[in-house]
Amino acid sequence: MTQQNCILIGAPMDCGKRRRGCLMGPDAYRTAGLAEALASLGHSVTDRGNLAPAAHAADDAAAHPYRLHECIGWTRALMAEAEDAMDHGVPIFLGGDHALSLGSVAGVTAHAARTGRPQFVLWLDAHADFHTVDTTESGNLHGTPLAYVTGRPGFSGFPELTATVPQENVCIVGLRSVDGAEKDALQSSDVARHDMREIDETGIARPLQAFLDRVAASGGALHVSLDVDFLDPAVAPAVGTTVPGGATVREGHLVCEMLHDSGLVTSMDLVELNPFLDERGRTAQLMVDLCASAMGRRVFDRPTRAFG
Ligand code: 5AB
Ligand code: MN
Ligand code: MN
Ligand code: MN
Repeated sequence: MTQQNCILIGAPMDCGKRRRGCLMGPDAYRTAGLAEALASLGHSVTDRGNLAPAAHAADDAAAHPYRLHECIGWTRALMAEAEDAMDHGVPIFLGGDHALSLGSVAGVTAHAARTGRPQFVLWLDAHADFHTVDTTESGNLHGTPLAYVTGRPGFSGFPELTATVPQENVCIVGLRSVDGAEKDALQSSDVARHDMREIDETGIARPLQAFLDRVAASGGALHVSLDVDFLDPAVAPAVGTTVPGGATVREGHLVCEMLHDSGLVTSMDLVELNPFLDERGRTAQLMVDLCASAMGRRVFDRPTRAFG
């Protein structure tokens, strides 16, 4: 197995939505033993600690969208950190809500452009997070990162993106809650999207492998954004936006095991964990175990030899 330098970057942010608690996420992952799990796989692990948002204007708590300027401040800080960390290893961003990805994905994409690689994004989520600041009804910016990083308009005040992710390089898996404006935008886009019905019918491996084959063929960098609500709330209760009918524990692990086998993952987000809503740390532990699978944990080194 290839040894990697895993770079843990905490982003204790709660500005992407109204329900509080995701800011405790980075410490919950540390408490659940993320660094130790990665080190036990032979990786070197650097924990850069927690970031703070860049200086930003004050927010009016009643404004729409919610805490826009704080989200802009986090985006600036995360972009810079992500672009730098890509020169040193595999950054793993510890959220924090999914507004984190406004910055993490923008930063890794800037790095990919600078090093001449196409950027791909795998979005594991019940939601599409494809709203612009103009179409979001809730005003919660954790529902917008995929629109920003693919260059949809309506993000004035956010850093101007020097590089965006081409729509055809994005794949969303796990969908089961998509708003009208997102649905229209997705249906007229080249984003690959796989809802839970499709996963029920074909299994999760088939659409994922098709996407990984495309990444491999292009020599691209692959960012994986894992939203806790990708998983079924029965197994991952520590999330504000529960949607029944999500991925099972094994579907989650299979995705991560295939990601590891592909050798393609260059950066990752673990987002939306709300430890305040957890049950004895089980969701934090599951997210750590999934991350370990993505970084090479497996039961056996090789399959049983065929008999006969
Ligand atoms: B998450 C909703 N589409 O815009 C909205 O958890 C939910 O990062 C967004 O995927 C969920 O508020 C954002 C209804
Ligand atoms: Mn550096
Ligand atoms: Mn979600
Ligand atoms: Mn999300």
